Amino acid sequence: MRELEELDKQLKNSSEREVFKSGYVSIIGRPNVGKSTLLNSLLGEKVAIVTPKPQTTRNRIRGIKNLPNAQIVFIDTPGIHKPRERLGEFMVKEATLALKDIDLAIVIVEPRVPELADERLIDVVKTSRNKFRFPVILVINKIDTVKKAELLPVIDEYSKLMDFSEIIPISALKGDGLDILLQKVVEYLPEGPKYYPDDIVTDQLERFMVSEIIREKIMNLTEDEIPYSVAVEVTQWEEKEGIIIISANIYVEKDTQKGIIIGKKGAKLKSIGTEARKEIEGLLGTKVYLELWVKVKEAWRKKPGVLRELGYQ
Ligand SMILES: Nc1nc2c(ncn2[C@@H]2O[C@H](COP(=O)(O)OP(=O)(O)OP(=O)(O)O)[C@@H](O)[C@H]2O)c(=O)[nH]1
Ligand SMILES: [Mg+2]
Repeated sequence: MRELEELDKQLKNSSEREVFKSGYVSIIGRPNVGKSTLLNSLLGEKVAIVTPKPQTTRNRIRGIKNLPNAQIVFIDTPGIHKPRERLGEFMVKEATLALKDIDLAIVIVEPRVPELADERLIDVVKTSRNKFRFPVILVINKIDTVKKAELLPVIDEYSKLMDFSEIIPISALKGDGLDILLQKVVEYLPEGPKYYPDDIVTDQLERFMVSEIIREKIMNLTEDEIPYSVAVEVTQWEEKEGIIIISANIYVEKDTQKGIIIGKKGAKLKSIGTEARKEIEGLLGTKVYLELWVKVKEAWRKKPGVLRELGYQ
């Protein structure tokens, strides 16, 4: 009996000695390469909005992955591009800030040989890596869209641009390669504590997530410059018995855009509202009454004061 107890103690001690790893891992790339899709797939939960249009994500978004032996804090970022207005400048700054104080960077690219903009992106990453010293994993995404043989020149050309710690082909959409990616991420993380409690998937405020869901529906249901001219602000949040009443303002830059978002007899706004409400109800786990107002804030993307008000500072 005593022997068994002794054995039990020894086992406990040895499992306690097993190292626990943790760290901050930024997901960096050009617009539309699948950064937010990757974050959601890794977490098995939607924490970041995704659309087929570039420049969807505007802020850094944290998602926390808990494993038996590690906690990974992933940071989704806006796509790195050449900004044309102040909003774009903010977005690129958000992304480059995510290349500091991290334990690892995942650089994600399309399954194509690098073009000039990709080379520029790699330069940005390299500069930060040399300064702050972190490993970089290159992830080639969307491999479901190409033949295996087409990947070889891609891997080859990217290897010439930088000495990546690993190069991993994946499909964030289909889930291919994600196990290997996670395994490699943990390998490169330092020993460390849990930064977040086990039951937290993201540190975003519910209000922000609601405004993002509304923005996603608008981006999906509109074309041309409209998706980029829109900002959403939740203005009212009232919890009543069995229902939450939420009001939000949708800001556009011009009167004509307001008309397009509202649509014929309000049809477009109605679709946006219905789609957003359904998803928000899923997020909050309760019935929601969603009220949307479309307002014009002229050229808001160029105005520092307005950008600050909308959380883009
Ligand atoms: N076929 C395919 N499509 C993908 C994959 N990953 C992402 N996509 C699609 O690519 C588009 C952009 O995905 P996002 O996750 O929004 O890309 P992002 O890099 O976050 O884009 P920004 O936030 O605009 O910088 C969406 O239509 C996704 O469905 C993939 O593995 N395969
Ligand atoms: Mg994104």
